[in-house]
Amino acid sequence: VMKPGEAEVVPNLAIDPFDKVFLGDPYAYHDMIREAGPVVWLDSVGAFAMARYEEVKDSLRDHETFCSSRGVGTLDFAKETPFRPPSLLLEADPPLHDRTRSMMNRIVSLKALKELRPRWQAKAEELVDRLVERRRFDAVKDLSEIFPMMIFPDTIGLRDDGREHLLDYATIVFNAFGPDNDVLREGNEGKEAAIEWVAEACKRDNLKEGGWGMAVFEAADRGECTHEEAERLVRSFLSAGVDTTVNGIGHMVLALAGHPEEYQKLRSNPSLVRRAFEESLRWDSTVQTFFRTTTKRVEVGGAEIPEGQKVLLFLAAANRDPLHWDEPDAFRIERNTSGHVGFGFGIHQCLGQMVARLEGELIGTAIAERVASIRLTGAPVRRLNNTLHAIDSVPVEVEPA
Ligand code: QZP
Repeated sequence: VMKPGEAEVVPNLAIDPFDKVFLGDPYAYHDMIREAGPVVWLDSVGAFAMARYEEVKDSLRDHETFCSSRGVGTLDFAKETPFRPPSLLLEADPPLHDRTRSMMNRIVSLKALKELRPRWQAKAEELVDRLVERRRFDAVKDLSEIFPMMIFPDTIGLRDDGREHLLDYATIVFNAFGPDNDVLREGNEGKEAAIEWVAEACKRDNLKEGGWGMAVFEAADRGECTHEEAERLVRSFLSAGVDTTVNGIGHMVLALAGHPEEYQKLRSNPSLVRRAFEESLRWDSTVQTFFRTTTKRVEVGGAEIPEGQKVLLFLAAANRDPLHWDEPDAFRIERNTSGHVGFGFGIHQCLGQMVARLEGELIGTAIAERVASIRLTGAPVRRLNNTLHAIDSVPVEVEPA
């Protein structure tokens, strides 16, 4: 009996994309997977995988064949129970997904962000002012882990006590999309209390008036969803809104520190800041991978994928596919990054992308206006996670402008 993926047209790769060496520096492995073919089989995960731009994007576009409701991690929700009730956005298909998504889109609106912008900008400037005065600081511990926490929990209207659990919770959520391996066990150790804290924090009684959390419950009052659903939708904010932007900002500073000539371009033309943030997402994508599950037999690039199979999509590898990008390994802030899949693609494309972009823009601008140059003073330290390319420390010295 042949296992799925044993057909000759599908290369069988002996690579574990969730082992520590791969997660620490995935890019050479991404090259191997892309070069092996449009679809490969990975014995280590028992899943098909795609790493080329075109196939990743086509799969994300075809949400009927490549569904999300059976989970976007290794676990097949049709066969096993996840560690928490499924997300009503990320782990849902239409029509449920479309109903919850349009509700949430009305809350995370352009208008809402326009109102928040001046407050967020003042916080970004205040934070960067303090850091420039110090000259030497850690761009993760003192900047990228701090800024989202200065603005996002208040925007949701979260209770004040226990907010430190948010990063721990995200670690658990993002590790859970991968296998039950050493990275998950070591990364999650001692963080279990975060699960209970988040469950409590999502309740109406614990949310402040005027925040996005309460806005979800007010939508429930209008009949747009049930109150039980509202709680779980607030949970989505807390799951997706912190660690992603922490690492997105961290990666942007790391990329700029490592490419002084690119930083000088930003200095001389601060209107490049949005491009710089986008390019850092393409070049070092925070969300590295996601799974889908096939709802029917499907052919991709001459390979046959049976129904009910997990398919691992390498977003970060698609973002460096030489079949699509010119000099993909080069970090160039003036490049046209449109079409990158760092925020995904299709109906599930990041709900918070405007939030992330605004945070990146405000920090990037505050730095560009105040800092003449950024120098790494030590080796950056990665934080291994089954889904996120994450960073724990980026020691820098800046020269004030
Ligand atoms: C995590 C949820 C990068 C995102 C895909 C991460 C993410 C999005 C949504 C949720 C969790 O809805 O819980």
